[in-house]
Amino acid sequence: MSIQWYPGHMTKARRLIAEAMPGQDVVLEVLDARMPGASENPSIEELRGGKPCVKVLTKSDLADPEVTRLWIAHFDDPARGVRALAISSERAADVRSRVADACSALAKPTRGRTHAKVFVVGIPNVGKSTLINTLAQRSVTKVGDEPAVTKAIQLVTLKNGMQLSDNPGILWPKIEDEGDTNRLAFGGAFPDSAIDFESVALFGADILLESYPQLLLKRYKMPTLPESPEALLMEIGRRRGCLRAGGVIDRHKAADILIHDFRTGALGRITLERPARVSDEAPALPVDFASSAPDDEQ
Ligand SMILES: Nc1nc2c(ncn2[C@@H]2O[C@H](COP(=O)(O)OP(=O)(O)OP(=O)(O)O)[C@@H](O)[C@H]2O)c(=O)[nH]1
Ligand SMILES: [Mg+2]
Repeated sequence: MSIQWYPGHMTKARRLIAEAMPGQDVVLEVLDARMPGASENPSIEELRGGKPCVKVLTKSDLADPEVTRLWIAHFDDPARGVRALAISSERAADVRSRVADACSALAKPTRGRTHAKVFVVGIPNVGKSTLINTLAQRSVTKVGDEPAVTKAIQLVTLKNGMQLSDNPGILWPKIEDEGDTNRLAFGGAFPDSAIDFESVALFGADILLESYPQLLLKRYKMPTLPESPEALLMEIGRRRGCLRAGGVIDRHKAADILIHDFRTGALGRITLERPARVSDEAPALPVDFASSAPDDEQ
């Protein structure tokens, strides 16, 4: 499935981000813990060059904690100035201490400034503005559960002097990998009007049947697992009374239910992908990740 959604403000935002990048001390790249690989925008890597980077995996309260550990180990690379950590907006104090510490540790303010300039970037709807509000301890930026809420760069200065830039979420004009496109669509990085609900739900259903069968059985109170993604949608439709005239199952409605249940966490904690080429065995936790209680923190 290819998705045509690259609104005009994104082209402008990419240009403004490229122009502002040289004046920044640290890049705070916000990723979605439920799909860390798909949400890593290759053009951000290109734009940041060698600048220090904190990769923050948000929404970790919705992601599979074991897989989040693998992703943190995958991204964390202090020798190259990259730190990775997982957060949840539900744990504000934890977010404030760990994100601010990581930025301060990496940032080397230049040109006589004593306070770091932190550039917050990422794909749409990943939680950039929410993170800034948490750090600022007030609602300074507009947030919302849909992509493209932030349309212009906004500067926010924290009480400790740190300067944050909230940026519009940016995608890249051509997402090559179809799996990444589907993961982004399933997770909500595109507006609902741009996606085909049924095909996105079938993609998600396939992963859920393979990796999280128990969560499906529990959520939809099914005695046995449907044999295919199509059969799962039909079963959800039957069980939730999604019927059209003549008693035909409304697959679009069933798809909507599955997508909604994934996005809200009603199905449970799910991650749509694992990092490539790493052992499935969870490695030792990085220090800043291990310091919090696993269930609450990841
Ligand atoms: N469960 C959960 N939801 C989160 C978390 N962080 C953000 N959200 C939700 O994600 C949605 C998007 O948040 P925003 O902060 O507006 O995202 P953004 O990256 O600024 O989005 P754009 O400005 O559209 O690019 C909102 O509904 C937030 O409440 C988190 O850690 N956990
Ligand atoms: Mg925003």
